[in-house]
Amino acid sequence: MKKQKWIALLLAGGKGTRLNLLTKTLVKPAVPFGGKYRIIDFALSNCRNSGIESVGILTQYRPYELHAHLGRCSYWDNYNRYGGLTILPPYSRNDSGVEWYEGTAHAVFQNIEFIEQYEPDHVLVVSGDQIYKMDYSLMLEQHLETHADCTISVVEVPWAEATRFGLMKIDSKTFQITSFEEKPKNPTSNLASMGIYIFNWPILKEYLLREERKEFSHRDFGKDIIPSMLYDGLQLYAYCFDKYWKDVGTVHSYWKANLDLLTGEKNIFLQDPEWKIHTAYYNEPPLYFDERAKMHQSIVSEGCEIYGTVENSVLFSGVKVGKGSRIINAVILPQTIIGENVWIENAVVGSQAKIMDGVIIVSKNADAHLMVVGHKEIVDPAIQDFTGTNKVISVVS
Ligand code: ADQ
Ligand code: ADP
Repeated sequence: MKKQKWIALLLAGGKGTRLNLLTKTLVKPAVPFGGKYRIIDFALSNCRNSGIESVGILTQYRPYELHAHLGRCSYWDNYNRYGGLTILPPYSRNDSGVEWYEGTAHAVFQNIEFIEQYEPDHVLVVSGDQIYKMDYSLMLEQHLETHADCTISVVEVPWAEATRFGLMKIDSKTFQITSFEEKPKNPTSNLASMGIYIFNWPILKEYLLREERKEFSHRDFGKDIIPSMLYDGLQLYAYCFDKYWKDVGTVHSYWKANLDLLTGEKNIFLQDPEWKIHTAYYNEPPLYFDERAKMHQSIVSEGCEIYGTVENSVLFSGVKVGKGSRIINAVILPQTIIGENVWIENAVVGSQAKIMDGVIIVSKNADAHLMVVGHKEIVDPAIQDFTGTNKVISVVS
């Protein structure tokens, strides 16, 4: 393989347990987003648009749909001679069986041979579960200018959400990181790591090997590698990012990030339009609107058939909304069929679900209680004991 200045590793194997019903059958980066995309399309397109020629995708948990999707991402085809996309599942290195990836650092450690074939100077590590447009080459520029050992992308997050992130303090003039804590219970900073790192490869390799030798370690970037580097006095710098960025780690943040698309100034596809987010192609018929259909401030994708009312909602491809039905502040994933006289408000409905005639799935306050229907779930008034996980689905016949 040709030597490359940098390569990217995309972490796409975490369970995403907090997305519960949506990740029962597929891994979080494969969850559909924004009407026609999957979450991983953002990180992958950012890599391609930033001029990175080789990306290793570390998969583990429920990878089938992710692999199927990646197989359809034909915009990488021209890069295959440089490396292009390589899917890296856990594998067996000896007779003792497959070694599952423990933490994120362990997943990278297991792929040292893959990385070394490119002899990279730098390695970019990104998560496959965030919504943002970012030119990683600008981050690399800063990394080179500051002679950093590691550069971490950072954003300010609302204090109320700070405990979900790795938080740091930095020198306000130089941006050098002075302290870092992974998901502290009592945050003293709201400057959050985006989980996007650039490392000098020889240094990262040394720390991955060291972590493996430790008896007690989570083998995780946020919990182990970054704190060890800081403790040892290495040069860590923050790269400040001030555009739209969402970690869609919970069903509520997933719902909100989808509905953000409905407000012009927050719609990520309308920002930097030349920075394209690519996705796999599915051949769907054009959207059909019946004469009874009403639509207000919504995204409705190809292959949908609408006979009812859709307000402030995102409908993915192939969704059918029967007559007399109202869909309000809702995110409806692909191929879901909604019957007649259904009322859905403040909800996320998984893909290929069936909502029978007359069902009501409504919450009046999404922040207190968002309604969730899982993938392929059938919500039928005839089934009295229906218990969707986020519950209280009222049913009238
Ligand atoms: P989290 O997002 O909570 O925090 P984590 O659950 O480790 O971190 O997931 C990061 C990425 O790695 C995800 O894309 C996930 O799918 C993937 N992943 C997890 N375990 C994996 C494994 N064993 N094999 C392969 N892939 C795996 C991190 C940082 C925080 C930072 C937030 C920002 O640790 O410091 O603030 O990201 O979102
Ligand atoms: P194929 O038959 O072409 O192999 P499948 O129907 O098996 O495709 O679909 C593969 C995955 O892609 C499934 O998870 C399915 O839900 C998803 N999928 C199918 N059609 C679409 C679409 N139009 N938009 C988004 N996801 C889709």
